[in-house]
Amino acid sequence: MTPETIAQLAEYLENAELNAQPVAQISRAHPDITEADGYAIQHEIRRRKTARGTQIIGFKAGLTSRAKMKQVGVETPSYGFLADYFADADGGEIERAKLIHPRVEPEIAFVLKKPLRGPGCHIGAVLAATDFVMPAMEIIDSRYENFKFDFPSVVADNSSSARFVLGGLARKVEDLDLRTLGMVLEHNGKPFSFGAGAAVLGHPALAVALVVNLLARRDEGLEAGNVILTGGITEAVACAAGDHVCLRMQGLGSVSARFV
Ligand code: OOG
Ligand code: MG
Repeated sequence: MTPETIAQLAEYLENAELNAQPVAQISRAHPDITEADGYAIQHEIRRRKTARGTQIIGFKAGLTSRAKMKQVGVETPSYGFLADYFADADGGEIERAKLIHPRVEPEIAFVLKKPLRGPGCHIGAVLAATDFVMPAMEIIDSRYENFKFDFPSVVADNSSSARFVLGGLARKVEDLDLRTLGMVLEHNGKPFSFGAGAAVLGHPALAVALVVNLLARRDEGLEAGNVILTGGITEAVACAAGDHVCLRMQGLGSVSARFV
């Protein structure tokens, strides 16, 4: 793809996000789109936002569990960036009208105390650089009609990133077995899905290493203080205005929000 096409598709997808209006999958008009094109478009969206003063506060891994891959029919993990305005408060309200067709998924968030750079980033480096982990709900919102996409299209669309809520307790990784850590996602007071940390690549710290090693292709890395969402442990639940979601994580308390 030419730089002009990349810039034009970044504007198309960012406008879809900012206006909460779904658009056609970009692979329809550009059937030869590659993974590299998808990331080039995502990075152009990031550049547009930072040029307006938006801060990038971290990154997310996507499609790191079987349940997530199955739900959307894409089998390759991806990453996306997290902008400052994506963060919503625990126990607070999420404005449904600013989103297209939001879904909520349960994740483990890592917050770093040291920078991480790849290639060659491994689970040990991630654990040594982690300050603490927290329960997180990610609110994904594909900009594509009917939440349907292929891999390059979802990469271009910042891996469906829209909002996230961190909450519950912040705990040190050395005090937890993140593989057997259990969780329940409740939707309107009823259990919706259940899982354990190992659903994410066998260990959620591996999702942080994956993001670091993918960022290294652009000679980028993670900074101290960055938050990294490691990917949905279970399938995501679609939410309407008025819906309430609560994630309970073993030994880490709970995080909740209401769509208004
Ligand atoms: C793509 C983003 C996936 C996750 O946690 O797996 C993701 C999507 O499902 O729309 O955020
Ligand atoms: Mg996610």
